[in-house]
Amino acid sequence: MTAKIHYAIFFCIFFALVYGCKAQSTSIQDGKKGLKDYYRKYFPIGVAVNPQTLSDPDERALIFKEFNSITPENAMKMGPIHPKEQTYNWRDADSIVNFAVRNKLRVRGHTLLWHEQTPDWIFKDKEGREVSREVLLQRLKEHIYTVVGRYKGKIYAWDVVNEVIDDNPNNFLRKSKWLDIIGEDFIAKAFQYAHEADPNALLFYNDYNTERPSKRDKIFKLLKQLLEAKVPINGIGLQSHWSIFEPSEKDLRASIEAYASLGLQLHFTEVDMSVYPWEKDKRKKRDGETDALSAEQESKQAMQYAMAFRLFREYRKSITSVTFWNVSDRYTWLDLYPVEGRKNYPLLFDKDLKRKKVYNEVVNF
Ligand code: HXH
Repeated sequence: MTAKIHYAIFFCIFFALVYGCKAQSTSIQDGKKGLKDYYRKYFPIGVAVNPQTLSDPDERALIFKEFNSITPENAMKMGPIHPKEQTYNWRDADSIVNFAVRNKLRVRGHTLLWHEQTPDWIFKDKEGREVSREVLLQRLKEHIYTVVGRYKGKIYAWDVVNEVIDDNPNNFLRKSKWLDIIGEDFIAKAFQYAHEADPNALLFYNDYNTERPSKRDKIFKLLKQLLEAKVPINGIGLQSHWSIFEPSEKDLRASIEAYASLGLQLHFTEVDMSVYPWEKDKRKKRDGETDALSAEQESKQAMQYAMAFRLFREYRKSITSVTFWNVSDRYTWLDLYPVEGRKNYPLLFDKDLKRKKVYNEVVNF
């Protein structure tokens, strides 16, 4: 071979290497791993969204990068989606599901039966009197068939029943119109209807404070009853509206083990980490009450998130989904609940959509 050809080959290899490396480094940069990639071998990572979130290009870009599952925050609740007997409002729910289908994200549906954000018409007849058990069951069935049926094959898991266990340690089921009018089997009926409407969807019972021992025991009892009665239920949704004060590692571990011992799947459905203690009653922000994020809150939050995700990884066999309740600290429902007007900082991204320091606690393992 002549020297010229040698040089030519040498330069080709040289340039291929230089440009190859450069291309690779930019692609690593562009495709920098998101939460969903760090957890690829563990479980999908989801986020609660609303149409406002999805209309912002920056938030959309963040969702693509970090998450592979979405949940409508409000759009599929009975109040918003079925405001009158003859009126379904599909716009927001459809736009969220279409967004997911277009972008190959999973959808967790939320929620079919709840005591809040439920329209009053469903409990009343034309004269304004309370309906009978039969009428209410018929309406519940129609509602569930219609909503679950519309998204059949597009929504892989549903929170069928939300928050029916009472917080009061002396009561089992929460008082509600559903319980009053139908009786205790309203829960089983909702699962049965959802299963009939989409036999392939995974069906969940969803609740909060699921780690507090007294509530945990009652939820365990409910789930056991449902399983013994052969109700089609696949899992428990643990909302995980946590704070820097709770749950303890011991209570979280004990609750995961208890629910998993029933052979159910665990979905952590509404994860956030308030920097304030839980309050039972809604109130307004007091004059002078501070709501700037302190260094101490920040470091406690980091420890609490690290602890939770360490346990999630440890129990990956039972845990099949983890979803955050909102995208970033720019908008979180906790700015309104329980203290209206008090800023909270419960998520992994700040109000500029940048990864917070706490993000590293979740992905470094
Ligand atoms: C969840 N409830 C719901 O599942 C979800 O649909 C909603 O978007 C947000 C949170 C959590 C919750 C539980 C109890 C509760 C409020 C929210 O009770 C309070 C009521 C008033 C003040 C403080 C708590």
